[in-house]
Formats: sequence, C-alpha cells, structure tokens
Amino acid sequence: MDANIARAWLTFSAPVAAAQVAGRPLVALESTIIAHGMPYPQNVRTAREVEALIRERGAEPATIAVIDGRIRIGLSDDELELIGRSEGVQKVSRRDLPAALTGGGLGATTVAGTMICAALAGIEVFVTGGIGGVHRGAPETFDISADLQELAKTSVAVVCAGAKSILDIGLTLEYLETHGVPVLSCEQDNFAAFYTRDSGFPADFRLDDPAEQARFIRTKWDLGLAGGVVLSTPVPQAAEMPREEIDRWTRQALDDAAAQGITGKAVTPFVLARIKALTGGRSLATNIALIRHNAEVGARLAVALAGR
Ligand code: PSU
Ligand code: MN
Repeated sequence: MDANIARAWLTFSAPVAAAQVAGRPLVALESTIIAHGMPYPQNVRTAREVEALIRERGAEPATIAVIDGRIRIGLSDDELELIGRSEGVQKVSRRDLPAALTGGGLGATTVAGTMICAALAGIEVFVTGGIGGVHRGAPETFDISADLQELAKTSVAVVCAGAKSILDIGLTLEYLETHGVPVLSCEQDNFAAFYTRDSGFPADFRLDDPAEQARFIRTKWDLGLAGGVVLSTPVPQAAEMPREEIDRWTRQALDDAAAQGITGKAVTPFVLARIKALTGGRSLATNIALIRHNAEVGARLAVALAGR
C-alpha cells in the first residue's frame, strides 16, 4: 500500500490538523454509534458532549465519517448533526469503505471502519461504546464482526465498555486471543459487558494507570507486533443496568431478529434498537454514561501515549 495514495482520501478538520501539527494527542471517535446506535437527538448531543470531555482532558477529538466521497477526520457540529439526523446513512465497515467512497452520500464508520481511517490519519487511540464480536449462534450463522479481524491487524488502541451480551463474550475473547489481540482492563479485573460491569470473563491484564497502559501499547508496537489493543473499562456503577433485566431483553431481541429473518450487517442495529424499545429507553441512559466514561479513559490514555 502506498500511504500517500491512501491519505489522499482523507480530509482533516481544521482543529484536528492544528492539533496534529502541534503534536497534541488525538482521540478518534466512530460514527456508527451516532447514526445507528442511538436515537436523535440524544445521539448528536452525546457526540458533542464526548468531544468536549476529551478536549477538557487535553486531547483533540476526531469523529470519523464518510461524507460525499471523502474520509472525514474531525467533524463540525453541523456535520455531526447531519450524520445524526439523516435517514439512510450507510454502515461502513472494511468491506463497505470503497463503495461508500465511490458512491457518495453519508457513511457512518463502525469500529473496524474507524480503525482503518484512524490508522491512515496517524491516530493511535479510538474511543467507542462496545466492540463487535462473535455473535451467539455463530457456529451456525458464521456471524463474527469484522471488528475482530481489524483488531488483529490494525494498530489502534480501542477503548470500550467491553462487548454487549448480545454477543458470545467468551467466544469473542477466544477469537481475540487466537489473533494475538491483548485485552486490557482498567478499574476491575474482568472484561466489561457494556450495560453491566462484569462479563464474568477475566481480561488478559489489568492496568489502571494510563502511563502503564501506554507503556504496554507502545511496547507492543515497538516490537513490530502490528494490530490493535482492547482497553475495557466498566460503565460507572450508578448507571449500570440490572443484569437479569438486560439478559431477558437481550434474549427477546435476539429471538425477534431470528423470527424476522434479520441477517448480515442489519443484525447489530436491529438488536440494539429492539433492546432500546424493550427497555422503554432506559438502556439509553446507560449507553450515554458509559460512552462518556470511555471518553475520559481514552483521553487520559492518548495524553500518556503522546508522551512516549
Ligand atoms: N456495539 C454496540 N453499539 C454499537 C455497535 C456495536 O454496543 O453501536 C456498532 C459498532 O459500530 C460496531 C458495529 O463496530 O456495531 C458492529 O457491527 P457488526 O456486528 O455488524 O460487525
Ligand atoms: Mn455481523
């Protein structure tokens, strides 16, 4: 790959370009969570709040999306609004990126899509809500998120609240191990489960201190071990959902998806929307709280990494 040819597809916002010139820490943010993960207008409000939290901690946020045939690194408030309220925004993972760029229109990047663009832009830290993973029933459906393959090869640190229990978290961690992706946890020993703090599965390493996290990640990349690192951090206690309740609604949502024959890239957005409806919107408050927390953890990591 010729990095210069690839970078010709990127358009940087003025604040992100200025931060990069000044050598200030940057934090990438995804846009699928805005377009397909949360309803309007809470999605746009949350996206702006998350950007502000990152700035307050001394890093520059770079929300990534595809707009009119360009990979945009850093969006204005109006562009966040456009992604958040438009109908028919494409969901852009690795497979979809060429079509999204040549076809025009709006594209919201997934974890995998955002990692690709962040790496091209030279951004090392990326904050999301939850990563995709191995779906329950994957032994029959083969439904394994492209996020996991991306983590295996693209060198970006991904800060998340673990993975949703719509996934098989045990198999997701096995897959990451097979592909050499380290799973770090902070604030607790176990990998987080998005709406709830504890997935019941241990992370590989617990590193609470951003300087230690940065040292681990830098060492991996210094050794030439390309690929991502997952940093899991649990939703704040006060915003956690009762586990029995979320498990019940998750099973219901997965049954509904199967009954309606939902497949492929439509599965995750369908199930997320269904859970939101089944919880009467209460899952949204948890979702917002965990993303805000992830942003704080990610900004501290970006600041620490920039010093190494
Ligand atoms: N998990 C969530 N919220 C999300 C997503 C995942 O809790 O919004 C989004 C992310 O953008 C992730 C994508 O990369 O869904 C995974 O989709 P799939 O399972 O189709 O790979
Ligand atoms: Mn899938």
